[in-house]
Amino acid sequence: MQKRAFITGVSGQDGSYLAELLLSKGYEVHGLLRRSSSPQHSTWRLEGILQDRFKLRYGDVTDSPSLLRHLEEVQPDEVYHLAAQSDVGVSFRVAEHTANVTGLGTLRMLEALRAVCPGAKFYQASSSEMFGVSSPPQNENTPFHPRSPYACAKAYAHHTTVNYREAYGMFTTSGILFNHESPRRGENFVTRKITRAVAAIQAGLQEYLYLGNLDARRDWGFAGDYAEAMWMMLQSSEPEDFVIGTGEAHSVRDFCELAFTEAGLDWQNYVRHDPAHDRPSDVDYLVADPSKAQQKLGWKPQMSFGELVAEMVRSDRERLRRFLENESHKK
Ligand code: NAP
Ligand code: G4F
Repeated sequence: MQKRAFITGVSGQDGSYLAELLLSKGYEVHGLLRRSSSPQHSTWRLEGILQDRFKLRYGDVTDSPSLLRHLEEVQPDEVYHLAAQSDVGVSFRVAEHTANVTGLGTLRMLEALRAVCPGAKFYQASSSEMFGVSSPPQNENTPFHPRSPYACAKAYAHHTTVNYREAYGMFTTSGILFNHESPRRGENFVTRKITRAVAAIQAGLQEYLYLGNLDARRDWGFAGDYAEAMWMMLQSSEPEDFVIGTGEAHSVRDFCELAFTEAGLDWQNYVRHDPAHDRPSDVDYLVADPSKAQQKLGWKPQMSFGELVAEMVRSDRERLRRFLENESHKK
């Protein structure tokens, strides 16, 4: 029988890869979309996959009645809760909003599920940011030490997900995902900010790239591989939490060097430090120990760090080329 999935955060990077994956597996997919003054901007990642088996429903994770209504109508087999205010830097500026969306949003989803579809399997998008300054490599037993309003909200959501499993016997799981990127990554995250700048600098449209902490090390993988891991977690017979990452760390400086080299440029001529991009407290070193996911799920990342950087640079150069071509046709 055809399975039904409900995805919050469907218009985001991960939501788009996950929707694509589930549609390719024959699912009927329902995605929660929040109201925007410019709908075409919020669905740009979904353009290629809109079809009969994919339905978008207006709602918001700060609005319990909309969650209850949709879940009651859809009666999903699987719920993937990806919606969040997901920008760590911005969370210092909108801390209360972040707690409401990223923290309480999960509680609202779980309460709605418990009320109208308690048998549905639930995936919570937890984050390696929760580990903060805990020593690397981080695994499922590493203590949390959150360093931002975002990470505090995610830790709350994570514990709430575990509690609903223990208290009510619901199938609730958390994927503790390390950073994952793609050509669909939001433009404010450091990887995409770098690859867009490489394209603009190469085209002579930008002089410098201003960044904050170049020493931070992250475990960067490809978002498409991580969507596969989310799905695998909900196919398990028992609900469990898993760390998902590549097991390899690189600094922001390394990312810059590789991305500029990809375009035949020396990063040192273009990257400048701007303290405005430093965070009040940052996370220095995140690298996953994904052995549990490898052993129990058989999950392994497919794309290497070098391939990821090259693909993001290629895609941003191509996007800029198309944009400039369109502009010249308008003249
Ligand atoms: P993203 O691109 O920022 O997408 C976030 C999604 O949440 C968007 O669809 C956004 O809608 C939606 N959203 C925000 N506020 C909402 C609200 N009040 N009600 C309903 N929807 C709302 O994030 P992502 O990179 O795909 O990440 C997906 C999830 O995984 C997030 O929870 C993130 O915190 C978590 N995570 C990400 C990573 C990573 O490296 N990417 C790692 C660990 C965990 P709009 O499109 O309208 O803004
Ligand atoms: O790309 P970032 O903003 O990602 P961050 O903070 O690691 O968070 C991302 O990954 C988390 C998983 O670990 C997710 F949960 C979260 O939702 C998000 O997807 O920053 C990476 C590093 C940081 O140390 C930051 O200080 O890059 C450093 N950085 C240096 N200059 C910068 C910049 N980050 C941004 N965004 N912009 C800069 O100019």
